[in-house]
Amino acid sequence: MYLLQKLNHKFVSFLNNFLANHVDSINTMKKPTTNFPQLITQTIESIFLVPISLALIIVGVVTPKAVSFDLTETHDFNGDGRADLLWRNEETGDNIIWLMNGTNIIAGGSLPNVDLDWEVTSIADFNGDARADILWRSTGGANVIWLMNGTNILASSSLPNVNLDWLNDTGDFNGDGRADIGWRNEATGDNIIWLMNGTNILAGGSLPNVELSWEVTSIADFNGDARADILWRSTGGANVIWLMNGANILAGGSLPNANPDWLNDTGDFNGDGRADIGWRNEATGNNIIWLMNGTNILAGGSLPNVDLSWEVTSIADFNGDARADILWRSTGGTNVIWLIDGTNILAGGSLPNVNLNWSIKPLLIPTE
Ligand SMILES: [Ca+2]
Ligand SMILES: [Ca+2]
Ligand SMILES: [Ca+2]
Ligand SMILES: [Ca+2]
Repeated sequence: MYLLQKLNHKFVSFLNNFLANHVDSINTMKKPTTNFPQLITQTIESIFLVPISLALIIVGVVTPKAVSFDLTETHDFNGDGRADLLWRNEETGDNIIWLMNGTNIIAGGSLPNVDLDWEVTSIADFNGDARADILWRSTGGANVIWLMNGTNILASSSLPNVNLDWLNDTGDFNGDGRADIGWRNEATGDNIIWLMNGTNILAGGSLPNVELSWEVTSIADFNGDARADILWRSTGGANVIWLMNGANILAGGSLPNANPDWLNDTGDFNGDGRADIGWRNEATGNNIIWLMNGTNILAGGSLPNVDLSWEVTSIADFNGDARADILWRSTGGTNVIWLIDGTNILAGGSLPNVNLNWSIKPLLIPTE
């Protein structure tokens, strides 16, 4: 059963109408309020030990390898080295891609309409062609990958059905240049990896069960061995990284505790081939970056405070300098990109306003 077969194709004219209706505030970038300096030490309330259930899983020693980074965690649909944006209309099921160059939209195109039973759970390069693909999941537990080239769907293929207790995220766990799928069961705490080759499951493996007070907040390559690692966060604010090789845990380490007001996501902000952690405080609007090397924090720095009417909707390299950038979206539908180098904002620019029926996919913070 291919999702594509039941899709209602839309045409590029829709995009043109969309842009005409929404390019109304391109020059009205809202300047976030600045509140320097916020020292990183303010967020480190205590150094937590790794909980026993996680600490016992430290089973080996990491062997450093050449820095090559997990390139599958791309949002670049057309292979020009710059992240693009996938918009989904939560009312109509329409889907649009903006091909980006920094803060400029260089082209746009519409994808087929997909009914609202389906959600984009991940964007990653499953077939190793340096172009991001789209992983869909339905409310019935079905899973479909669209292999993409720009705004064209090259192929659409179904994966096995997985019941809704399981949530997924992606990363290249075995370093073969193809994104894999990590599954966590929100009812049992079980964890499984599917090693993928395009739309085929090459192998599966289980990881230790992790109790439900923990969640996976990011899958990213923290030590630059081109294999995706897992960042865990507990309801109490503890943070643990598992350095991975395939479905094996090479090593684990705990990071400083950060109270639950802080939400995180990852990107390589300084271009050293290692994923870093961006933190936003949902109570204060403060924003912090930890530059990482494996499970060590190399440096930390604060970004300007941004008021709570804004949220981070994407962390990706929009201008192709190998450094992750930050896309903000306001409750008014305004969109602003900060081009980042390390903990510095190189430049900022606004994108067209887009009404709130549209969301950038995948959601960084899944809605309940
Ligand atoms: Ca691109
Ligand atoms: Ca790694
Ligand atoms: Ca980095
Ligand atoms: Ca960048």
